[in-house]
Amino acid sequence: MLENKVGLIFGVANKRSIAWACASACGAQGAKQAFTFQAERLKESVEDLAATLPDSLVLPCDVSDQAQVDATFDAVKEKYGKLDFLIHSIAFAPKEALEGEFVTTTREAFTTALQISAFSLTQVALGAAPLMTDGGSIVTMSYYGAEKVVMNYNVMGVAKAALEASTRYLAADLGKQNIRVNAISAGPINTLSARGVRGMGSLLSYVGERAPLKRNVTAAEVGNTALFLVSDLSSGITGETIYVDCGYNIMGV
Ligand code: 1JT
Repeated sequence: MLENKVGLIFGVANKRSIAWACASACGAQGAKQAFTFQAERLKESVEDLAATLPDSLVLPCDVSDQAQVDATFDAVKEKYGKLDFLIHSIAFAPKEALEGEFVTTTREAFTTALQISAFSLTQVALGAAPLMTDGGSIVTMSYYGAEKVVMNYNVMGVAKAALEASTRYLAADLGKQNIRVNAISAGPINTLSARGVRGMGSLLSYVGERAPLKRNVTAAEVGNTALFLVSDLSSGITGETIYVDCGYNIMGV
């Protein structure tokens, strides 16, 4: 389904990463993909994973440094000459900001969370657009805390709200270039990022018991939805946030 398509994947840390599940699903359909790693300690892990896919490329990219973002798109242009899809699966907030009350969020934690988790989508969309000469699809990852209060999610909820709004504004801007922009709102998944969060185990069981499907969503299910969103099967969908959460978000009492 993705033969002759080129993708750029931000946010792989290890094999449990949502970004890796997206890349696996797209790679199985014939896509060539480039990967970025945020820090030197993740380089080897990302290189090992990328090596399992044909024609891949691995690049350093910390989105807080615009020069690294520019260099990433230059390298993609150099190797592949174009880009068809981009997966944005990055977020960060200081650990203390994901505990206790939102009201104590510092200016610095707020700025960092919004910059890395929300602004970075606009940053990479601007870099990707000139390479998406044949149209394209951009997919980002959100979470229910963007829409409703989820205890402890705090400033990340505010950042995800900004991310979902950015998805709509970017979709409106880039639609004339046939570039679609959508978000996946995934249910909680036990990834490296999530494991650093206190109470993750109880959140997973709480959600798994209440979701209509009576279980937690898997990274592979999120990856398959990303595959749908980057493929032509979703050609009429843009600016949308699609829940992939075993139905959790539809429940009232
Ligand atoms: C980050 C982290 C972004 C964890 C994240 C995240 N988006 C979802 N999760 C999992 C999660 C975290 C909390 C939560 C529910 C789900 C950690 C590193 C920074 C970025 O609260 C109930 C806190």
